[in-house]
Formats: sequence, structure tokens, C-alpha cells
Amino acid sequence: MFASAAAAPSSLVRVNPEFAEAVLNGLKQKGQKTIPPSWLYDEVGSALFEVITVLPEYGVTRAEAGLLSHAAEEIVRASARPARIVELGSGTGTKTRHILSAAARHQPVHYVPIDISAAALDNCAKALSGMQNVEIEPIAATYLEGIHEAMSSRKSGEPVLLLFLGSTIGNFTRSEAASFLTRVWRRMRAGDFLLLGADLVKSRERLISAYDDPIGVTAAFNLNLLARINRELDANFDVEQFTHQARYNERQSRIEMHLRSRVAQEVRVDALGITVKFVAGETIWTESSHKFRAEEISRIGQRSGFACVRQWVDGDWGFAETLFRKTAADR
Ligand code: AVJ
Repeated sequence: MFASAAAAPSSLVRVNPEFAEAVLNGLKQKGQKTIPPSWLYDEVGSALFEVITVLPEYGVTRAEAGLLSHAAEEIVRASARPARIVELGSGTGTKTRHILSAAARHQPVHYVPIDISAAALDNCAKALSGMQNVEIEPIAATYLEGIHEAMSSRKSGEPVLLLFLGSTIGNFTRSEAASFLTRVWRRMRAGDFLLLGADLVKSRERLISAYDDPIGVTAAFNLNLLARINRELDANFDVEQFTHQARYNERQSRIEMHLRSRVAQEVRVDALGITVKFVAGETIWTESSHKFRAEEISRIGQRSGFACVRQWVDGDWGFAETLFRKTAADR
């Protein structure tokens, strides 16, 4: 086990035990080293991700914002003019603003962003604070715990629109995505809606330049994970001895981000009391970003118990917004 007081880092930052455990498990496992993508988003990583969303090569966020701004009124009408809108991941609220203002034209709206990061919730609440007719009730929790809380604190009979945007679903494998949506379905009530944003399959060239942009923002976003391990877990990664790599796995239609060791090297992680060996060319796998076919998204939702109400597709970039409804209380 890692948690020994004697090996505590010299920095004043308190060690996040979940981060410590993820890094320990990920770097000590035999074969492919892996660290889950949620750890890319410390303060620096989140700021770099915001830059990624405005890069010309990364069309994901622009495509979704365009869809939401054009279809907001339709989405709100198709989801029974919801008075309670719950969102997984709070982001900066820029995309959600379109939906909120369309819904708030009909009636006062409660907006419930769910995020593990209290800082992210704060930013989101600040960004959306001035909105007419919108009351914000943030929940700091994991997605599934947060949904449970957001669903049970509603007024009886009040249907919910749940937003899961940005293609965050793409971080799951296909089978994980289906079981996650089943768990979401269980926490919802009949008559509730789910709006799911997902990035679509496109050419290898577009995907590689979206995830390995020419000015290196995505590389910095990925490499920051090593700098974060240095900062928070007292490690001595020489960040310059690693490179960012984006691979397209055609069979799984997903981008895989890796951090590749340029040379054979050893790295100490003092807070964990371990030394990690890398052979030249060995990688840490830091993210998978799955790309879907539009019909596939409705099928995944249907397999989890939802009825597909409608889909909006941006054909220029290739992004889909799919609206699902929970029709019955059990299946
Ligand atoms: C936030 C998970 C949707 O997969 O496109 C962007 C994260 N990683 N560039 C994505 C990301 C590298 C992003 N998601």
C-alpha cells in the first residue's frame, strides 16, 4: 500500500489518496501502463483543455455548441419543457447556456451541475450567475452519486432533462458506455429525458490532427499529467524525456493518447515509495476517445432501456446530439 506518513511529499499540497492509488495501480501493473483520463484535469489540465476546445483542428466543441445553439428550442420542446435540468460535468457552461435560456423562456428553471471538482462547479456557477429565471444548485459528487441526489431532491412529478455532453461518453469503452447508461437509466424516473452528445467516426487524418495539434496544446495537456505527478506525488519525471502520442485504433474506432518514453529510464515517485522502470518506446496510456456511428448511439441507449426521441447531427465535423426518454419504470 502507498499511504505511509513517513513517505509524505515535502510539498504543502495534501496528497489526494484517489490520485495516489490511480497512479500506483497504473504504473505498477504488468504490461501496458495506464492512468485514467479523469486525472488529466487538474487546474493546469483544465485550462489547457479550454484552449483545446478553441483550436481549429479540434472541431468537437464547436460542432456541439453550434448544434445546441440552433436546436435549443427544439430540444426543449421535445423534452417536455423541463423545469429541472441536471448536467454531468459542469464545464464552463457555455454550451449549456443555450439550453438553459431556451427552457427559461417557458418557466423558471433549476439547473443542477454535477462535478467532483468544487472549483469547476464554482466557475460554472459564476459563468451562469446572471441568467434570468435560472437557479443553480451545484452538487459536488461522482456522476452516479450526483444523479441519485439530483433525482431524489426534485419536486414530485417534475420531469428532469439530464445532459451528458461533450462526448465524455467516448472515454468509456463501448461495453462500459452501455453499462454506465443502464446505471443512469436506473436512477431516472419514467418521463425523464437524457440528452447525449457524442463525436462521430471521421477520417484518420482529421482525428489525428484533432488529438495531435500542430502547436502542441494537446501534447502539453497530456504531458501535464507527468508534471502533476511530480507536483502532487513528489516524483522526478523528466517531462522532456517523454513525448505525446495520438494513435487511431481503427478496429475500435477510437483515439488512444499515450505518453511515450524516449529512452530507457527510471522514475521515482516518493509519495508512493516506488521506482518505475521504462524501456525505450514504452508508453503510459492516458485516454481513449471513442468515435461512434449515429445509429450506434441510439442502439446503445435503447439497449440500456431508453427510447430514442430524436437525433440532431452536425454533418460538417461529425457530431450527434441524441435525445432519449425513459418510458417505463422497469424493463
Ligand atoms: C473531454 C473526453 C471529450 O476525448 O475529445 C481532448 C478530451 N483529449 N483532446 C475528447 C480530449 C484530448 C475530450 N473529452
